[in-house]
Amino acid sequence: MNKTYLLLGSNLGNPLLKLRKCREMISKHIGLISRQSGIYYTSPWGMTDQPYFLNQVIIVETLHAAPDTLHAILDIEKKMGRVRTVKNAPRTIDIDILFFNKTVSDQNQLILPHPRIQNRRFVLVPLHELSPNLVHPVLKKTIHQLLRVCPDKLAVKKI
Ligand code: PH2
Ligand code: MG
Ligand code: MG
Repeated sequence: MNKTYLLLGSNLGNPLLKLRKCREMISKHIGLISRQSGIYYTSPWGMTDQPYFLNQVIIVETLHAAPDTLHAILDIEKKMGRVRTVKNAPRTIDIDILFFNKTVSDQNQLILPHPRIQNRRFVLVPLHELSPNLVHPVLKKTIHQLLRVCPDKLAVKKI
């Protein structure tokens, strides 16, 4: 069984409903959601002139290998009406693989761990709620340590 940490994000339509629908589809097509963080209201990072996001981190137990997990994720995003335009644009749903076991890789369009975890409070804060002592397999620091030195100061508030 593989253990993967996923970040869910939405800032278009009704983000709360989108996150719920997305969790349902993940349970059905990827695997059991063993833990989930609270839902956070977060300032848009990158392209700042867009609506606030809701973000959540979930832990999923899956029999799929990483590439199949990514395929299933892209399928769910598509079914939920995600239209890809420019980088960091508003989106109905975004599902990012943060960690996949302790895998370190940059093959098959999939970089693991996700390369921007340490720069983003909207990722680190919900991740810290679940697993403060998890060690980042590349940076060799815990989530707690990464959050303490994170340069991002954008607002991240639990709803
Ligand atoms: N996702 C992005 C870019 N900016 N900002 C917040 N607050 N939350 C996100 O999920 C997010 C973002 C690209 O995927
Ligand atoms: Mg993303
Ligand atoms: Mg994404």
